[in-house]
Amino acid sequence: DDFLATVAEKSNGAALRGNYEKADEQYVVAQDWDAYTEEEHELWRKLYQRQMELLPGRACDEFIAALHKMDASGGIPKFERTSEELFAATGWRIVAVPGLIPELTFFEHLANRRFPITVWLRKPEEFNYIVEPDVFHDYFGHVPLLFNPVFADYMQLYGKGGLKAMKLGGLDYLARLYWYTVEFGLIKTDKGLRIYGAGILSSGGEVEYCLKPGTPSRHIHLEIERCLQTLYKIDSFQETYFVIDNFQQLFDGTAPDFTPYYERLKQLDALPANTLLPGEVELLP
Ligand code: HBI
Ligand code: FE
Repeated sequence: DDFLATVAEKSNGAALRGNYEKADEQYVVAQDWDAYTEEEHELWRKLYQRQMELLPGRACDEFIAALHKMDASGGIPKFERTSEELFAATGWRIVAVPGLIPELTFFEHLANRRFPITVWLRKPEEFNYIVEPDVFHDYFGHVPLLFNPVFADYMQLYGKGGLKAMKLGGLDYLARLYWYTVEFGLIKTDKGLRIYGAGILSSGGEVEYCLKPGTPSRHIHLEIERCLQTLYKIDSFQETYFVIDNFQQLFDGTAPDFTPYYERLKQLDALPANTLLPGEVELLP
């Protein structure tokens, strides 16, 4: 298959972890919940418990409230049940996938209000760190906010934007927006900064790190074009966190046509991940 061949090539022959043999043309598979072992359910419970202890006072209220309703503390959940609750709340569904999927397919799912979740769980020795997204990251990190109507609409808009960006040569820029919002975003509340990004909320260390004052990392207000211009780190804690005022800001910021942004950005150098521009304010002194 083209996608798997390209991935293998880019990663010096290392294959993706999932089993893609039974995937349909949208890369959807059956979750096959009965195939999870008791050891895997136990690992899930440990991951879940550790994260829950870290979330109060750090995760945004919307995330914590939805997570409690999802009731997935007892073991790897059945996607079907959550999918029905999610559909009733915001019209989104969950689809099971073998692992990373092609960008085009990923965007098509989002644009149609389907969130792809990887079926496999990490190994015990990957408790704190994992390279490819697994079921814990995808489900625990991403699904709760899809219960929020405004965030859910933003995710669909992002998927549509992804399909457009592929035609406009804007994908490298748009991917930075996903990274710095959906994966590593912070939100300002009247109780202080809170986390809404799935990459942080599903990881042990960064939950604490990203809100700690006095680290070398930046915490700056999200401006869309500035974000699109900013490189990111995939193998360390983020050097910049972009802070939003509310989820409506994400939706409104993503609603315009990005064509002129991409045209301007192609004339500019990317900004290093630790940039602080003149006039930008550190929000976590
Ligand atoms: N596939 N399963 C899966 N999950 C992702 O988050 C994902 C993907 N394919 C492509 C992709 N993400 C990226 O291109 C986006 O982050 C932009
Ligand atoms: Fe993710």
